Amino acid sequence: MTRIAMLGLGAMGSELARVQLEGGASVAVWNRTPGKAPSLDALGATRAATPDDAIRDADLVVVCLSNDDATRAVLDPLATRLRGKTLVNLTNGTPAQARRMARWASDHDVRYVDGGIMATPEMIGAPHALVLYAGDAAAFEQHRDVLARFGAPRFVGDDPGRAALLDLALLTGMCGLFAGALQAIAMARHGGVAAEEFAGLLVPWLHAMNGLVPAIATSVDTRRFEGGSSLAMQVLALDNLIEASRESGTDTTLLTTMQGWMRACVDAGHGADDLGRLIDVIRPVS
Ligand code: FVH
Repeated sequence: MTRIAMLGLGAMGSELARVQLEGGASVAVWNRTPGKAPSLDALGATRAATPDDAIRDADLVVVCLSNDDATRAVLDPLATRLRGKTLVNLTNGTPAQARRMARWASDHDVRYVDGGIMATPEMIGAPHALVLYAGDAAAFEQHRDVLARFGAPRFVGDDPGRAALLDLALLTGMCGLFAGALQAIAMARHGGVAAEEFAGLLVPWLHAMNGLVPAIATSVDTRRFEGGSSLAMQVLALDNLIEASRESGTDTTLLTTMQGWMRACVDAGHGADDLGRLIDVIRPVS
């Protein structure tokens, strides 16, 4: 049986520990503030007083803390004691932080796997949870079955920064979705439509628009920006969205940013192109 050390029992770490215990693993848990996640005790967790105690007998050390600073503060003093173990870092971080952590691990003979959790705590262990992994492929394969208890495991490459890159890119997509949804809700509510009622219209609309993303992706890859609605038309249509937004006292930052991107493309002579062309403004071709 794999012996797991779980460092960090926040909202996410406590769920990660729970599914391992329910799956029959031996789990030693540590959290900076003692007494967190008391329900883990009944599931058979071993409470460790220090990170050092938690990792002592572990083959697999899983870390899920607030950020990279916290992770380094906890792991740095453990460097020599982690030697030969697999360290799976599920703390959210940047690709550069993941690569720096991988170098640190390599310097101390620690097998390093970086992870990006594409799930909320309630989703851990449920069918829709996805966890991206990158780094030491052999270490990942050795522990794949155990890691699968968190959610569907997907290894995305040897570059230890790749899971973080994809994680942050996916979260960026989510930010756009939620920001747009909240902006839309604010406008609808100003017009007397309750948020819940409006969500009944909004969700199927966004679902239908999601269906256009693969075509946009193809246009970006092939640099053939034709076939969709023209930017020349859309930049004018945005005037109405912005005006209505202003009339309702709603912040227009999101819409004016989008319109600015469109206008830059139109001014550069790409008014006949579709939305995919915005990629050149968001990330100019070098
Ligand atoms: N919760 C979510 O929806 C998202 C889903 C996707 C992945 N994220 C990332 O997961 C990391 C942990 O998030 P979390 O939800 O568990 O966060 P908290 O509930 O706030 O728990 C934070 C834990 O980190 C400990 N901690 C913070 N600073 C330190 C430190 N300097 N030394 C030691 N431990 C530290 C904190 O301990 P305590 O405050 O209880 O003593 C918690 O255990 C995160 O990267 C998300 O982006 C979650």
